[in-house]
Amino acid sequence: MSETSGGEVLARMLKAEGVEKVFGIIDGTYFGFYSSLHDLGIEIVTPRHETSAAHMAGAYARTTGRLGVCMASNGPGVANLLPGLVVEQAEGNRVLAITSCRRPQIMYPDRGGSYQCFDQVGVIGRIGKWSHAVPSFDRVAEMGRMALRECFEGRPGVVHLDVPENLMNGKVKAEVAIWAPHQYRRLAALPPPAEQVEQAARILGTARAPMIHAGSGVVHAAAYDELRRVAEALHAPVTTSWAARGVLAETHELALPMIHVKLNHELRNDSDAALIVGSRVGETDWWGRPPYWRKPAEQATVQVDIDGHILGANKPLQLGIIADAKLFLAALADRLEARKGGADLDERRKRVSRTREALRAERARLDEKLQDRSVPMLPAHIAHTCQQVFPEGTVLVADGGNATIWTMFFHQVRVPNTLLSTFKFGMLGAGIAQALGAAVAHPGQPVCCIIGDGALGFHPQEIETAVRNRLRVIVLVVCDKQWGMVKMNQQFTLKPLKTMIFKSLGPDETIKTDLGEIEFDKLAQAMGAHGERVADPAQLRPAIERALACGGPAVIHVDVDPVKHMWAPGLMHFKDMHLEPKGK
Ligand SMILES: Cc1ncc(C[n+]2csc(CCOP(=O)(O)OP(=O)(O)O)c2C)c(N)n1
Ligand SMILES: [Mg+2]
Repeated sequence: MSETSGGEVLARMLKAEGVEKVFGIIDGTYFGFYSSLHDLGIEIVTPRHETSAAHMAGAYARTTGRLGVCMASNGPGVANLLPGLVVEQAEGNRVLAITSCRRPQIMYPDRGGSYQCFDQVGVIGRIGKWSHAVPSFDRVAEMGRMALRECFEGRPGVVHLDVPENLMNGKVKAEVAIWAPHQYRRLAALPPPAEQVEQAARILGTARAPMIHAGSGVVHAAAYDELRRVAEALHAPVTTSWAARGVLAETHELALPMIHVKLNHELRNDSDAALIVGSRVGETDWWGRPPYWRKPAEQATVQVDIDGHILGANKPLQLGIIADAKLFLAALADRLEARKGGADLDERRKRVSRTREALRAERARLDEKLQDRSVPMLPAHIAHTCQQVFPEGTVLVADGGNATIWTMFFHQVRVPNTLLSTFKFGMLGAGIAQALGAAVAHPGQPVCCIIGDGALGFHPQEIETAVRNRLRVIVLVVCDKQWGMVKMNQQFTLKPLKTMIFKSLGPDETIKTDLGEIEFDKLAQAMGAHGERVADPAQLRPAIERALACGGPAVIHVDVDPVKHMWAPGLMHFKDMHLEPKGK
């Protein structure tokens, strides 16, 4: 009989699941696990902070549709992993975290005085979907299967398996069978009941003015074509959550991008039927509530989700369906396309063209800002120029307060699943690791990351990770030498009138909002990346072209006008969004 470690068993299980990359920082407490990963040809990608491992796994999972796996060592490694896990759970990315913990003789509970340990399962159990510690060698494979089953059931999120060091590393004489995935979890997507598809077709097909609202569930199911077919068959405009921007290409006449906040409100108030797919209809969807959405009694709502716990959570339904978004939308599209006549499509077309006109006018007003060619530049130029220079379909990561707002308003999502941020959690600094994860997912292709100078200050060391792993991440740092978004907020809180008149308060009139300068171009060069600095909008395009041509990671320090930067578009809407809606 051969000898094996629990770590090796888990590594073989991941291999059977088709895992090709694992993100994390190595430590002797789980050598048995990662050395087996290495032997099996699973690549270990090591960042310089464990929280980055969680974000890399999350971004990798989201942009590939595969499982994202991260690992960390007991005590400090897991403590550093925690913020990343909190965020990935909030964003709903399919992440499996495998960690070492201390041996059972001294842990769970801590005997008292044990080194590098805390109640890892207790903490992650509160923030993730599922978290358990393996008690003995004979349960390693079975609990590994439990964890993997959890990864693929319900809403994607964080699943955690805690494995004692002695099981990770210790060799045992045993033949452990590695089951194929179909032997322990459902592989086929969940189809909708036919009569519910029929009912949905009736509600939406006979409505005067139906609309569709899509969330991240559409991304996870990669249901882009099916969504488009349903939208076209109904001639229904599509709004999305921030995170699902572009699931219907924003160039499509039925797409109503989230940045047109007022038009979103108007459409949602005008629609007498709403199809909600893969969305919780949470705070950034304005809770599905008046005055931002029509009164529930006047808006027949059909909600489809892979997770029954989400149905009707925030908006009352006429019909709730548990199903895979792709299978449901395909079945609904078939049903609607087979139906002839019935709905007044002319009326719907008129409605869509009115919205298009308003949208074009808003876009033109926004684009007028690009006439401002002053130095240091208006931040609008950054996302706008990136869109022109990067190849179509490049993943864009947005991170940083106002830096993200400007990016949202000057980037159009033309290819589904090409925009990343932490839209649910607003975690400054996560973007750099998300960009690395996306670059691992798309070898050889560039990834664009637009990030605030405050945000990049959290994890600049990951530029070296990009260099070491030859990842083509091109970072544009929006440098205003301030916590811009918070400064704007403070100014309005402290002296609203003076802020309106002078656009900005004096240096001592806000509390701790200014930052010193980091020369990010030089910092990047010090880590072996290409680095340069730009303040003139005329120089931006050639700088990005050089960054793309260098073939490796690059950082462009972009100086922006700090006062103009604070006046990002749409500010008032975002303030409203965080207040409890008044309507019932
Ligand atoms: C980890 C974390 N800490 C604090 C905050 C609160 N916060 C939100 S926006 C912001 C300022 C962001 O500054 P910067 O990244 O420079 O972007 P800017 O607004 O200046 O473009 C802060 C501190 C946060 N969202 N995340
Ligand atoms: Mg800033």
